[in-house]
Amino acid sequence: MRKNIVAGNWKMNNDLSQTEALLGDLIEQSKTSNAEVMVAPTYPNLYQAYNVLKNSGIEVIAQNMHFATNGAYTGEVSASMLKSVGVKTVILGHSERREYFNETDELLAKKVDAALENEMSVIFCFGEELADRKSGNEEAVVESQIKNALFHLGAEAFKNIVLAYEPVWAIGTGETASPEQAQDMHAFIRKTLADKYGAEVADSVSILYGGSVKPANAQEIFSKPDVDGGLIGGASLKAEDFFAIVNAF
Ligand code: G2H
Repeated sequence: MRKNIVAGNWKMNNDLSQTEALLGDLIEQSKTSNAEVMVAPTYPNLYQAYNVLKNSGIEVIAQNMHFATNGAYTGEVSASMLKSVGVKTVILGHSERREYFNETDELLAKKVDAALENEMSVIFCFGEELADRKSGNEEAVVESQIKNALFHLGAEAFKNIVLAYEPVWAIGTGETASPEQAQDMHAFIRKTLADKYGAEVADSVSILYGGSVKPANAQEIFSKPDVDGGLIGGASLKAEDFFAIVNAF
């Protein structure tokens, strides 16, 4: 059985007091659900978030990390540092990292390796741009992003990897892939995994959808058989909206 997961990616939002307010709302509104629930605050607020949420059933995860263990990488944070503040899962390959920080598939492969070597789990993001979809290249782009960053791994590694399909044209734009577009791509992703690692591995990997998921569209998207949850940006910044999405399962 695959896990259903709803993860809130807070991106570069919320200072300490705003983080504390949102964490308080999460604690107040949280109830048992059919999905694993995660939130990704900014680096300076991770430890505070971990301490507030540690007995809540909500996992605190990171938005990014560096591949090195430590050293002269000004401004960066390593897997062991994340682990030392209670973080066991990291988002890698978000399209904003790829676009604004020039993260390539090659770099992401190194980050994935570093996370797994440190016994962390990875939510690996990828997705095509609008021009790719307009030219009918969306599957080829997604396939190459997955292959280049992940297909050097053995099958065992996929016990600790969650995939997140996030079409770039749907991120923060208010435009969402239709449930059918999401299902078609998720089925293609699972087939790509099955071709390389076999059906058992492919069927065990959770594939999340991300891109303008909100309370109004979550249920229909999550009802698709190959959609195992969502990576939620804007709508994760209000506890009420976030839990409405969590409860769409
Ligand atoms: C996609 C998503 C969360 P939003 O980036 O990763 O953000 O839901 O705001 O489109």
